[in-house]
Amino acid sequence: MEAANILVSINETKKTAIVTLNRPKELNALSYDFLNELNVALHTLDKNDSVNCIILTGSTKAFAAGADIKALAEQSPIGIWKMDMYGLWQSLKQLKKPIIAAVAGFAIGGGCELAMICDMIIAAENAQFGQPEIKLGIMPGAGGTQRLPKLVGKNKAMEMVLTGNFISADEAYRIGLVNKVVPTEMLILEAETTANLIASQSTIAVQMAKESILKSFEMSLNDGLAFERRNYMACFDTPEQKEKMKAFLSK
Ligand code: DAK
Repeated sequence: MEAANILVSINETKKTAIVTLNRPKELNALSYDFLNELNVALHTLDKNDSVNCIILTGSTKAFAAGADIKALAEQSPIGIWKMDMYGLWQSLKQLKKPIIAAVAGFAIGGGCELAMICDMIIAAENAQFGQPEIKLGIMPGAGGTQRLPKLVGKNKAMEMVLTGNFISADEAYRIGLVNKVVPTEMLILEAETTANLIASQSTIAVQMAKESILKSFEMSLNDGLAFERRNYMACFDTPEQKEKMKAFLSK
């Protein structure tokens, strides 16, 4: 029997889940169906009350090598529009729970964009990041020209997008694309340590903080501050706020 393309394992004690991209022969190239399956898996976890934080990972060779070039090669503009891959990317943006990308090997093109749509990136020493679409006669289409400059600044984003060259995990760390770099064999353990810590916090506070930080990329400072204030106040309607503050004061 063929193995599933998306593997999901839930740790109910820690309230975390690991989602593994498992299309190894194509280096996890993101075909429409594969991205759709990932979308369904992540939205299912987003609604599962026994999960508070999600880790998204690939294999040691590839997180994801980008969109499936076989499916793109003969595409037309209308064909791409009809396929509505963009709808799937927009749907990933709606996920409420924090997602940590645990990246080993290639995170290239749509793979790099997928890592960037996650909320943090932990990289293995062997990770390589790049936006090589220019070498295929196209340009990034799922955030490479938008999220990347916000993370690494205009000049580095220009260099990566216009040359198509890959950067190492260490360089990705130096320019602010990834949160940390760890030995490859420690990748999942390290991602789990961070995920466990996040998953042990107030679910509502975590999700509202994530939502507020993401709004900062889309709103003016004043609108963002107003949005933050609403979410901040909503946290005072949770049992965790009462319990945690009481516990602090009584210790
Ligand atoms: N698509 C399809 N197959 C791929 C692939 C890809 N992106 N990347 C690798 N593969 C396949 C190879 O064809 C090869 O298959 P076989 O020959 O074994 O059948 C197998 O995976 C192993 O690859 P290699 O033999 O090439 O492995 P190497 O270690 O030598 O090289 C590599 C690894 C990652 C450097 C190389 O495979 C490579 O350059 N791959 C292409 C990377 C790339 O150009 N990626 C960008 C694709 S364009 C959008 C959303 C998303 C996107 C656009 C729009 N909308 C919402 C509108 C995204 C676009 C892209 O990502």
